[in-house]
Amino acid sequence: MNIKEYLKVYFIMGSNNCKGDPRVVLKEAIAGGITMFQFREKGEGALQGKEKYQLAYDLQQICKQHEVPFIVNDDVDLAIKLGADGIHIGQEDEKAYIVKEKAPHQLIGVSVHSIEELQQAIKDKADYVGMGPVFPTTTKTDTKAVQGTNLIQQARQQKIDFPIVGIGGITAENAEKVIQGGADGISIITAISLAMSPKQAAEQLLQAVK
Ligand code: 3NM
Repeated sequence: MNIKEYLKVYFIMGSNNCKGDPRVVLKEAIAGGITMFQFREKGEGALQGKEKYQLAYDLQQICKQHEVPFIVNDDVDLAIKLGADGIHIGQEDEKAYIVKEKAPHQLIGVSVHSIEELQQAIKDKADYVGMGPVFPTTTKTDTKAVQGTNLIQQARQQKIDFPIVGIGGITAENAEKVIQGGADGISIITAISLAMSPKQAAEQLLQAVK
């Protein structure tokens, strides 16, 4: 499958994004059809050390059983130790090309918030970018200004045919707009992690991007 297919319904989660066991949430999300998963253990109450490693390991096993790519957020050492399928980094982390040197066979994703950052990520040999926040979100507190699909549209108008996933406040109701704006897929945290039924939520999101 090519990267644009993996980006269709890209679920991101850490333990503090769930009310119950993240393993159960991930299994349900996979049953609902998510196309890629990112382990993002960050913020208040985030696990550290051995506990973080154990959860990452367990979630990776679940992904493996279902052939869903497993991406690690920020923690390059953890991603390499686990042999994850990819690493997602932000603007304040190491540059993509340095991460790529350390992990040449892993997908590298970068969060970008401008056309300049997008072009830099492409130069730095990233495999895809996340652009956001598309809609208001309370899941991440230090986001940039909400930009709708403007930036994604701008990139496409400039004929930049690079894998782009939208992020921030995306739900089954507004997902179609993100795709219409030119994104290859959507990344979501709470619309799945806090749903009454993560399986049903994932199904609805998949339906919305088709
Ligand atoms: N990054 P939810 S917004 C992790 O704008 C993250 O770069 C963002 O969570 C960015 O789907 C965001 O619950 C949070 O809104 C997305």
